[in-house]
Amino acid sequence: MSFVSRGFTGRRRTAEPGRLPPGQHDVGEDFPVLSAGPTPHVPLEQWDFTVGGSVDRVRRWTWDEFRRLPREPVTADIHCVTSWSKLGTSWEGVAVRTLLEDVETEAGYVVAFCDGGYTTNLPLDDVGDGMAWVVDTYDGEPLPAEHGGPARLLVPHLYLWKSAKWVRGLRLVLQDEPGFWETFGYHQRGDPWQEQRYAGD
Ligand SMILES: Nc1nc2c(c(=O)[nH]1)N[C@H]1C(S)=C(S)[C@@H](COP(=O)(O)O)O[C@H]1N2
Ligand SMILES: [Mo]
Repeated sequence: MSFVSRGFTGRRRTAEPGRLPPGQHDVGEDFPVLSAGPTPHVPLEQWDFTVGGSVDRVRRWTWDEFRRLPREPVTADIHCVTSWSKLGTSWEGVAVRTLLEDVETEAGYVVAFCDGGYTTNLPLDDVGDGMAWVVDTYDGEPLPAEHGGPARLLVPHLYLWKSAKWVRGLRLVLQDEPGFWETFGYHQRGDPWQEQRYAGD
């Protein structure tokens, strides 16, 4: 009889060494839903995406225009500050870099805003090439509403509260402005590898 039974190890898989940031565990096939309010449902013909704030001119895309932008597949591990991580998730969408193409700005930060009123702030340097996307597809299917569909921000190298669901735009700002969870004491940047969970971490 084996000393460590299957029941004892439970459903917690052991991720390969170095794959999980400190204090995180692997949820395996589960995909928890964490929303601070009800799931908004906005018809696609009313949906648009806006890049505004401290910019030379406001950019806006309708759903159809957004869908015609250059797209990228993204495979990434995601890390929620409540300690769960999900490994190897696959998405598709438009790089934030593409949405900021040719934007002239002095801004150092962005505030993502959403249907339902959620906001989160990010340094502009954290939404560069290969770092941040507005995704509308999860696992080859339209992004489910509870996970942020029709479209959400995906910034996998930061804690998942930065990956704003139901995102409708980015406001570029000269000075950092705390978003929803940041106002409640979460870290302004939120790097899981440095365990930047709360202000002061
Ligand atoms: N608009 C919006 N985006 C949000 C949230 C939210 O409450 N509203 N929760 C954040 C938090 S705390 C987490 S952990 C992730 C959860 O994403 P999921 O529900 O797809 O797992 O979404 C983030 N984005
Ligand atoms: Mo979270």
